[in-house]
Amino acid sequence: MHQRKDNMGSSWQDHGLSAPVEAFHEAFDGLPPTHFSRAPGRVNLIGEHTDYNGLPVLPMALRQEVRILFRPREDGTVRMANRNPEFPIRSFSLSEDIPPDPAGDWGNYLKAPCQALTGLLGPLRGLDGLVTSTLPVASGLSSSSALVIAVAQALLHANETQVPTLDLAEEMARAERYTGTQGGGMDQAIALGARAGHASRVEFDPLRLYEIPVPPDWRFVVAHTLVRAEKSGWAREAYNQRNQECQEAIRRIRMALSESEVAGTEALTYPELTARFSIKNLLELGRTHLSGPLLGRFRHVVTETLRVYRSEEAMRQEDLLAFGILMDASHESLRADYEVSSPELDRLVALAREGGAAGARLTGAGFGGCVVALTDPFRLDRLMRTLEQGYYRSPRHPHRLRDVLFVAQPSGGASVEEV
Ligand code: NG1
Repeated sequence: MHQRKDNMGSSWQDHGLSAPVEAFHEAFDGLPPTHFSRAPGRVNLIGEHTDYNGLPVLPMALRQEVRILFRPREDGTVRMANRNPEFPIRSFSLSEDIPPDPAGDWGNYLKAPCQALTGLLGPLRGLDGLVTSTLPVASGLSSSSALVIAVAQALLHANETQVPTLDLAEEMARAERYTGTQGGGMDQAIALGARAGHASRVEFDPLRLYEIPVPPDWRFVVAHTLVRAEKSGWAREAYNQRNQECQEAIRRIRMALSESEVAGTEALTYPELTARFSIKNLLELGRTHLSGPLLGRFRHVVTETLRVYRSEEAMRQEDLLAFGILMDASHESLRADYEVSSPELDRLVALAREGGAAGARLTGAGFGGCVVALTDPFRLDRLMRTLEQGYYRSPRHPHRLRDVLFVAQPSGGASVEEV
């Protein structure tokens, strides 16, 4: 966990927290907050629906983030208010077994880290907190994990304790399953471990981050469909179903392989499979032993893994065109084989290409949310204009354009700072 103080050049005024500080006073008996905990969202550049299969991903953290102004309490109660009126105040007692709120309630994203950290560290003191966020909700930019990480850091800080960064990321990935989503570990890892100016290839079991400098003249543009991919509702079912289908696909492959081919592996995992077989053999295995949706899911997962490594190479070589081609291939695979795209996502991807992007793809789980497109500074204006005119012209949408269409700035990981 990084810890940065006012005297190192940053303060709550710089973070636009004057109004939230006032709101904190109002919500919590006139007492002032002592610190704020911040955790960034992320845009995944490539490697989609691979993390929960133990396979690599390539995200970078965003400047947009969740912030929690907080003040430690003497007792074991957590009270959390939110500047967004959609999310009413929640209050609960810390324990190793915190009863969940109804599915989809934002309180579960507070309880998830609190229950996990109490289980890990024993009885803890609670806190009063006020959440603000510059991340759009349910947009595939991981506002949920940013909230989980921001709460975890605040709680650790309130208890004057720390957990090593990668351990905390792994704990929080497990913890977030409290909310009912069978997610992977990408979001928590990048929110905690990101380095400004860099993307990271994230590998799992054990968790590792390999930093890659983002070439200074690459521009990753994020564009929101304005359709929320609510992981509290049907999108969660569809997401969990993909996870189960991937497990079923590998179970069938495992059964079909001879003993000599799987020797030494107790339960064959995707990382073992991709390490043992070439992509040609993997595709052949899929075609021989799988059909229908299971074949599509399997084909996406193994080809996407190869694309992650190739994209890393393209980024290191500053080969923008090669990276773009891989993004396009990823989108096509997510659309046709993984079936997580939507007409709105496809429309934005098509517009981005019309606007001269080197490549474009849906980012995050899909079913709505955002796309990410890659371009250079010379083509940026044209791309932004094409997206704006082609998608955001309707005066009906209530968003500020800069909140839903922006250039992603590769940012650093989470921190706690003094107010
Ligand atoms: P989003 O859509 O940003 O919540 C989700 C998962 C990731 C990963 C991607 C798909 C959670 C918290 N996040 O991201 O772990 O599986 O989908 O690549 O479940």
